[in-house]
Amino acid sequence: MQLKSGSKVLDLKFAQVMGILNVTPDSFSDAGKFKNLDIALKRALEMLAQGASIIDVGGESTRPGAPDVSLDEELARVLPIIEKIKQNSDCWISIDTSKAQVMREAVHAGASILNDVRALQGEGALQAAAQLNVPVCLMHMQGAPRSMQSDPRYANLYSDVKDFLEQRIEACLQIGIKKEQIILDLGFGFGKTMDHNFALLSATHKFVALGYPLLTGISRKSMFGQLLNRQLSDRLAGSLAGALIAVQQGSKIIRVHDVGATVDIIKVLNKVNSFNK
Ligand code: 7PM
Repeated sequence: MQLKSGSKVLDLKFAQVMGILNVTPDSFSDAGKFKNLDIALKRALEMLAQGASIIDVGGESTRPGAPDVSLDEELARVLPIIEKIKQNSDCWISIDTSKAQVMREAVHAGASILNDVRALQGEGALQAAAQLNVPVCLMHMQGAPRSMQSDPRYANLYSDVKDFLEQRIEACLQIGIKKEQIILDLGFGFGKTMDHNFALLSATHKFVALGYPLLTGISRKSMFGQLLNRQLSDRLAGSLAGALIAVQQGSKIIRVHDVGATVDIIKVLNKVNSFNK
């Protein structure tokens, strides 16, 4: 299993780590802008040195509960850092956005994966993805970011998530996106209770069996905060345990804040699994 984008190839024989790079809103002064850009570049290079193979650049428009960010604002946040990373590294960059125009400009600036928490349901997003011919991550979300965490319910959790993902796969194939370009994501924390999240984590292997690379995004999420009674800064152990479970069940991309620690646990798992072949 591998991902292709232009001449780039990402081997998914072993799980890969995607490092989260949140692009903070720039201050009004130019000095502030350059400083933020510099901090973000340093962070990206640090995550790459720790073994990340993808940097996920997000302008925060897709964060649950976050206020909507305008197109111009989102472009101003993400394009400079994508360009900066490209000047310093040949790594894979994913762009966390739901806006077709951001997808286009980000890919032109050097991004090579589209990471859309709305699974290309936004205006023009399917068409943009098909034209750009880069891998796309389709994530499940129930409801909309503003309200999705108030009492989420499912008739059947597993089949609701599976049916949604299959519908989005079908929409992608219809418009000409190749099967090999599709990544699936269960959308932990997006319209799900703690128990929904852990039940989905335990069903990772069933989603892997659909035949697409699975991306798991659980790093520091509230499922660990609730289960373990831990603040955001204290969820590393929970997140690592979750990552290990996901990778053991076949998830291929782990989206995390703590790159070095996650790379280590994947190496341990790969070593152990090398004896059961
Ligand atoms: C507040 C709550 C801030 C949640 C940020 C978040 C995912 C993603 C995010 C995911 C994919 C976070 C989330 N989560 N993209 N973007 N999968 N593909 O914890 O699970 O980073 S935002």
